[in-house]
This record gives sequence, structure tokens and C-alpha cells, in this order.
Amino acid sequence: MLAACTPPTAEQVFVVDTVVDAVDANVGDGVCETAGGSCSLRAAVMEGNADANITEVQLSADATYVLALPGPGEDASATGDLDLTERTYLRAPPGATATIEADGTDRIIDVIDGDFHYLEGLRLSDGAAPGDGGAILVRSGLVGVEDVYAFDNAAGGRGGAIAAVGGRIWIENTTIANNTAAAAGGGIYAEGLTWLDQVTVDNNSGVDNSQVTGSGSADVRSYSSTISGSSVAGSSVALSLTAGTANLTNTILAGSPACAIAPAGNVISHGGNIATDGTCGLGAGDQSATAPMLHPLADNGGPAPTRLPAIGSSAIDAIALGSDRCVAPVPDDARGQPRAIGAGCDAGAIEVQPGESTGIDCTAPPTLGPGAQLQHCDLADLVAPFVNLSGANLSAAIVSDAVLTNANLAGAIAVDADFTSSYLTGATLIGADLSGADFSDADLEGANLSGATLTGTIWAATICPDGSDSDDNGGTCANNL
Ligand SMILES: [Ca+2]
Ligand SMILES: [Ca+2]
Ligand SMILES: [Ca+2]
Ligand SMILES: [Ca+2]
Repeated sequence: MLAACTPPTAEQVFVVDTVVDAVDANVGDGVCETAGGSCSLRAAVMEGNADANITEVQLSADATYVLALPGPGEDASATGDLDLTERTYLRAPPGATATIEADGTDRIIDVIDGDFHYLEGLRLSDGAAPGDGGAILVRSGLVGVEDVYAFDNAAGGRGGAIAAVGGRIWIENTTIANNTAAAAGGGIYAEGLTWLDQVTVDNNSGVDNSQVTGSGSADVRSYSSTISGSSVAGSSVALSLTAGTANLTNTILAGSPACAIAPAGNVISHGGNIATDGTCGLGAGDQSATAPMLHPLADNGGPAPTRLPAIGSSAIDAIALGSDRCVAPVPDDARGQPRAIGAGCDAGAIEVQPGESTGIDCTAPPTLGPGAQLQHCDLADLVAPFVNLSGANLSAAIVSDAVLTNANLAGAIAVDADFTSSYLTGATLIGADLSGADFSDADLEGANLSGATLTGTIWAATICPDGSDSDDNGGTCANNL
């Protein structure tokens, strides 16, 4: 289990009191003050760089700071990115977030020097670096990144959101999504020691087709993270290693292929990992060739969006309670929700809470088609005549007051589904598992139920499949199926 990343106390604190981007008027006087008399984010960083004190820069909750002084390729924080050259903590108030947007001509934060930097409670977007690191470039030192959401950044070089070409970086309870790199590493590019602790990396796009790329002397240590490529061309590999090593624990690697490792054998598994195929070099205690069944990136609470495992996901309870990777007290998940819920700890960045999860196609509108995973989905009032849901999973779904006339539900699993007051006239339910499903007040005239499993099915339909009135059969169609 990794220890929390707790920095030492700051020696000087600057409270940013304006969102206007302006330089410090007199760098080195120990006072954060622009010509206009305010303490701007940029002025605070410039003054922090001016001496060796540990500087904390406090941002306001929910405020948005736009870096509006163009000028990339500058390393004194006067223009473009915020350059950190002495130990700086840049943070929102506890439990809150603040947004820093770049002007679209440079990255957001450039860590050039200093022993330890800490970036906490930040949303970082619209960075556009001419070179590496669309949002953050780490060249030196130890950098902690916690409760951060880095999205919609672009690098002209490597690392769409983060490039760590020197020093060490610890990323915790953070989401890196929808960033773009013109070179390797759509989300993260790393050449040194890089911790990923409960990090979600999703749907970034890099020229090497990878979400996280390790190269050089990379030592990527991923713990309880969710790394997922997308179906977008050029972004489908979760983890790429061209050199260095990766240590993987309780991590989800979803991609096509999941991994691109050269040379092979440079992945060390500590168990509890899930990969969508066999390319990651996983072993005993892992699940390979397994779909993790993740919902799309969404606000599931916490500082950044995450991907919630769907009901039936192999990520849920993948690590048994009491095993050495799920021993109380287990730290909270990336959202601050408790771990070890249910029969074990879940693989990936978040732990599914009781009653929280649904089937995987419950987004609006749900994806309806053969084999659709619609467990626990709310499909009440759905109007979909002739829809083909053959082989779909509708277990515990709410399909009340729906119009599914002539629908194809052959071979579907609809255990405990709620079909009350639905129209299923002419529907095909051949071989479907309808155990415990409720067809009260439904219209089943002409429906074909041959071979269906009907254990505990409630058949108080209005019209039975043979066209008879349910009331003429004692309130049930049981004798007319
Ligand atoms: Ca000053
Ligand atoms: Ca710079
Ligand atoms: Ca700069
Ligand atoms: Ca669990």
C-alpha cells in the first residue's frame, strides 16, 4: 500500500485575490503584488521563485484563472506557462477545486527546478505546449499531483497532459482525459519514476496510439488506476513501454491492444490487474482477456470524473478482502468513497458503492442492439417497436410502460425485469430467461415464448400470448403459454 503524498508545511503563503493575469511588479521584495495592487496567480509564482522558502499559493474555490499573457518558451513565469523554479505548493482550498486555463499558446505549468512541488485541487485545461507536456512538464525535482482533472490539453511533443522527462512525479486521485499529443503518450509520457495512485487515464490521443507511455529510464508504478484507450483511431493502447519498467497493482488496462511492451517482460505484476487481452504480460492473480465493463467517463463524485464499473464487471471485488492488497484500513478511492465494499476491493480508481452501479448501456439514449448490456437500466416508457435485443441482458431493468411491439428478445436474459404495462404484441421471446420478470398488465398478444425460462415469472398480463384475456384465466396467463 502506498503512503499518502503529504508535503511539509509551507514557509510563506500567498493568497491569490484576483483572476486577472498580471506579473509581479517588484519580484524579490517578498510581496505578491501586481502593478494594479492585486496578488495574481502569476505574481505569486514569480515571488515564490524569488527565494528558497517553501511557498504556498492559495487559489479560490471554483475560481477560473486564465493565463492570458502569451509567450511560450519563456522560463521565468513572466509569460505563457507558470514556471516553477523553487518549491511551490499550488492548491485550491481543501475539498474544493480551482481552474487554470492556458491561453492556447503554451502549457500551464513548467517544473524547472526545486526539490518538491505540489499541485492540488486543480482543473487544468486548454494548455497548448509547443513541445512536451500539454498541461504539465516536469524536468526536475519531485512533483505531487493530487485531486487534479487535466483535460483538453495538447502537446506539440510528448505527453498530451503530462510529460515527466526528469525528476519524479506522484499522481494521485487524478483524471487525465481527452488530451492530445503530437508525439508519444496521449495522456502521460514518462522517462523517470512515475507513480499513478488511483488515477484515471482515458480517451487521450497520441501519435504512438497510447494513453500512458514509458520510455528512457521509465519506472511506472501504477496502483489501483484505470487506464483506458478509446475506440478513436490513434488512442487505443492503454500502456506503452519502449524502455524501462512498469509495476502494476490492482490496475485496469483497457485497450486494443491493452499494452505495447518492448522489450517484453518489463512489466512486473503484483496482482489484482485486469487487461482486455494478453499483451500486458500479467500473471497469476490477474485477469487477462477480460472486459472490465466500464461506464463512460462521468461525474461520480470527487474532484474529477471517473469511469464506474458496471454491474457484472470483473473489476468489482476483484481483490479479496483480507488479501495483502485489500487489508483494512484501505485508503478511500479516488473520489473519497470507502474501499473494501462488498466481497472485496475493486480494481481500478474507484470502488462501486452499494446500489450505485447499473448496466453498461444506461447512458441516454441507451445503446439498443443485439447483446446490449442493460442490467438495472431504467428503460421505462421506451418506444422501440421492432428493436433487436436478441441476446441482450435486461436483468433487473425497468421496462415498464414500454412499446416493444414485434421486438426481438430471443435468447435475452431478463431476470427480475419489470415489464409492467408494456406492449409486447408480436414480440419474439424464444429461449429468453424471464425468471422473476413481472408482466403485470402487459399486452403479450402474439408473443412467442417457446423455450423461455419462466421460473417465478409474474403473468398477470392484460392480454396473454394466445390473445385471451388474462382475467378469463384467473388473472394469469400461466395456462396459455
Ligand atoms: Ca513582489
Ligand atoms: Ca516555460
Ligand atoms: Ca513561462
Ligand atoms: Ca468491492
